[in-house]
Amino acid sequence: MARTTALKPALRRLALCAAAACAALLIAACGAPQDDMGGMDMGSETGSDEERQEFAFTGTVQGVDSARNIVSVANDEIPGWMMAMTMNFYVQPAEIIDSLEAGDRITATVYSGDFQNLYEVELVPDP
Ligand SMILES: [Cu+2]
Repeated sequence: MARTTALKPALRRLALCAAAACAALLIAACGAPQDDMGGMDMGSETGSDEERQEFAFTGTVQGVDSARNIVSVANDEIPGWMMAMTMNFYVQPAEIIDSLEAGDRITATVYSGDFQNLYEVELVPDP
């Protein structure tokens, strides 16, 4: 109970990032495909969504909302995908959310143009 209550303010604050701040940053820095920043484009001009590029994601879990399958993660800078920031993500496989908690290091696969989903999430064991 205490854990859930403590996480709520953090998730609400982070939702703002996803909804507003990050939306601006997506255009400014995260290489939105439709933007004029052609240098950051990853193939969307040459083809379809099927050619989206894959990136190795690493970050630290900040909070977990297992009811909504959302994890807030402070990601490291992922060159070509996103600068270092804290955002909410949906995680796959969904079951892994039960083994995540704040402070955990995770790896995942992410794709160009998709800034809401972490795929193949894996917990990095403590050294
Ligand atoms: Cu972001």
